[in-house]
Amino acid sequence: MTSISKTHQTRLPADDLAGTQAQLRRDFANAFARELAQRTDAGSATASMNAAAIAARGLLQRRWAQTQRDDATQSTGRRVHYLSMEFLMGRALNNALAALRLDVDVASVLGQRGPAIAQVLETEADAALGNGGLGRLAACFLDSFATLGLPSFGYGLRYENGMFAQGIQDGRQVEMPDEWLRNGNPWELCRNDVNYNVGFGGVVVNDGGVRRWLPSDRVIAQAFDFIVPGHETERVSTLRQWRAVAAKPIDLSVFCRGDHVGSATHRLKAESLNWVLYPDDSTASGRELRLRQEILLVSASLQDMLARHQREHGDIHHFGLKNAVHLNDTHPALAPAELMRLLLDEYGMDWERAWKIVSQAVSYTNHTLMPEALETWPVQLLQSLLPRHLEIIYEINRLFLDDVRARFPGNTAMVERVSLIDEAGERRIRMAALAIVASHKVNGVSALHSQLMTQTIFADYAALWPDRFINITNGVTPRRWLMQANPELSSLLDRHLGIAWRNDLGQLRALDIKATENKLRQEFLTCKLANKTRLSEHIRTQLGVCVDPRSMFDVHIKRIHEYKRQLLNVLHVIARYQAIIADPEAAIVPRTIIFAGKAASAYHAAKQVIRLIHDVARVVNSDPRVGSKLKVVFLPNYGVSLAERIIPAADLSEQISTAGTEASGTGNMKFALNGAITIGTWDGANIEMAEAMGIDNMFVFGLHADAVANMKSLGYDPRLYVEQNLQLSRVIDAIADGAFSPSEPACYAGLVDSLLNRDTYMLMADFAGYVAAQSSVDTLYADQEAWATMALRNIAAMGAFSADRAIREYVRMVWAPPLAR
Ligand code: 26Q
Repeated sequence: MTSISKTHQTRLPADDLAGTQAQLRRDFANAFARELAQRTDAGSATASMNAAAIAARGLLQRRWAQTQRDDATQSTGRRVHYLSMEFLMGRALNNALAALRLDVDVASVLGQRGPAIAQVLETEADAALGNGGLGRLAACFLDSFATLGLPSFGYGLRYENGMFAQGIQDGRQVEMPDEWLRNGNPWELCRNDVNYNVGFGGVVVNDGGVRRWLPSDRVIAQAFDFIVPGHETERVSTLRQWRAVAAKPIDLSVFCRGDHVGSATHRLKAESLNWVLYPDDSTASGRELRLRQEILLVSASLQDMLARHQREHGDIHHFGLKNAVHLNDTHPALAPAELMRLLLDEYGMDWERAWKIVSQAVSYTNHTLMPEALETWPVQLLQSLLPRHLEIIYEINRLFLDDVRARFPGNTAMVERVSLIDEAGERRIRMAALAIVASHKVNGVSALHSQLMTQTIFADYAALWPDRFINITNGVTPRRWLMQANPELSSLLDRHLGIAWRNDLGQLRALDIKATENKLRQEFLTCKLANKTRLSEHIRTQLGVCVDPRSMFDVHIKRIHEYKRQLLNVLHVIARYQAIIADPEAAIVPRTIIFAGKAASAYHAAKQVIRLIHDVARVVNSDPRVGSKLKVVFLPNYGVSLAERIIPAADLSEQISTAGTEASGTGNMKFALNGAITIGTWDGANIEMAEAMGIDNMFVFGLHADAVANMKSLGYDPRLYVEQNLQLSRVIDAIADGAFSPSEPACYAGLVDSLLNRDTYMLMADFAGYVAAQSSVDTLYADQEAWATMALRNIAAMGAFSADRAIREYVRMVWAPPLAR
């Protein structure tokens, strides 16, 4: 038995669909007219967006109610609960209209009243409640939950400020708050009937033999629901996001004394929990707030699940059979401790039964191998915020370590390594250890990542429980990333393959044998050129830079991080610039290099890369000797919407992380699906993509992960590479001499010093291979037909990288009921 049963896939027969569609059209037009009539700004694009959103939400609400009823009465099913501190949803309207199959109709409804649909869609704010890949993966997974009909909830937090808005001043990143809720949010449903107490601090007392936690402080978690529509199905999923509100009203006596602000300080403290999404490099001052956020998410979500389970099934002992609780990285890893507390203290269960339920329910995905990124919390902090949870964690650890000692007698080093508590220095709780010990399955997100996970950071746990560790390679939703982002390419695929690929991405493989057909190649190139022309127009209006849509669009968009090596790309750009200057007559394939991405606000090295990109762009773009042979642009404020605009227009996809550092990558998949060719390292999901499309259909270069590790252990000297490569040394010299920063010649001294003396991410070792691969890219691009063939073969191979495939694997290997796995 799986959780995606036939009964859940309520695809309608064609007749019903036609009738329902007609009704839906009428309902939508009426709801839209009603909403718009109530607005004072009725002629504006924003008014149309809000009216359309409210109308669409109303239609989806019926599907939501039906889905809830079905799931509550289907006693055999198991619900999946995806706990994540981040959901990077982006805009909702276009996706909702597509799911309702109203995307065409809405244009005509709007058409009679004013602004064009494209303009209307642009007014919606992105829901940017995530930092990057992990958050966007959660959003793609919700889309697949709904589309596959999986009984499911996403659980997150309703941050008032999402990922910061990025501005650029004098070539430097400036961060501004992202007040995405300022103009209201037409999509959310405030559930006044769904709220829970969440406690903090206080003491644990002994109450007649039972432990009782008396928190000193509490907030009320209030649910806000966001309906996630499925495609080609009436099923929906729910993203439930918590908002903390103060448990007590304002202090009236303080207020009446005249201290108005003082009467509400407890409210501010409670509400501050929802103010910001934490960046991935939070500073010490923010850490306690981050921990409080994690507690809010975990406690409210588990109380909600237990309440629903009781309502539907009565017997709490079956909780683990009926509910899967999935941890998106360790950020919600307090969940096992909180579930134990609820079962022991609130439901009076004994330890063994409670632990069995926890192990049946909980599973965990790891998204990074970098040891410094593994989350730990000081024991002191947990003692003060969660004294009862700390007791439970100690007991979990005691039982676990007893087991380890029994299996590995005398191996005290191993006991120290696997313990939930890091005793070196300030004692800290290792959240990954807690997540692994409590989970029945732990997965990595690409084949290489999962393999390295069990060989490096989690090797001891893998020795204890080899079957616990599995791989599930990431995937992306083809609805947003192909059908909605790239309608031209989608209709081209319809014409050549039929429409079956839309519900079954594997059907794209039929494109492979057609990839040499001239008509198809020409149509593909025409479609790509149209997308590039649109992006060129956007670049011109945003940056005032004219780029040639016929030049190769070489795109590097993602978080700015040293391991992702945007700097390696910049070094190549400088080499290219120097080559043009040295030989102005030489034939060259014109390129436009496009960057976008945010650097964490405290991450100096990443911010320097943004600055260098701008400095190089200024010099290159204004040099008359270069002309249209090379242009460099940085599009500010990268996010989901900007990605939807850029990716369909890309020729070349830069996926050039140091091998062994990028857990999977998902941008790599979105590009290939849109007919961009990848230049990439043997890392993350690039490897599986290369294997699926044939390695000759990707430009692969650089050291492999094992070579990286070997060279590091032998003592890596980046200077040797610079000394032996004249092209590289000229590039480094130009940066070091201030060729791109004449008003502050030494400003990249730190960056150069790091490259020459440490080069942690091995740019120097990979430079020559990268430049050679880029030269092969030029050669292929000069032959547009051959280029189109390779791009089409890339698309053909992307069937397996759908989030639907990933979710089916989770259902089969992780979330199916214990006996069915
Ligand atoms: C940790 C502690 C305190 C505060 C924040 C964090 C934190 C927040 C976000 C740590 C990590 C993240 C985000 C990680 C992430 O996005 N990882 C990416 O996950 C993708 C989906 O699996 C992969 O494709 C990427 O390779 C991986 O980098």
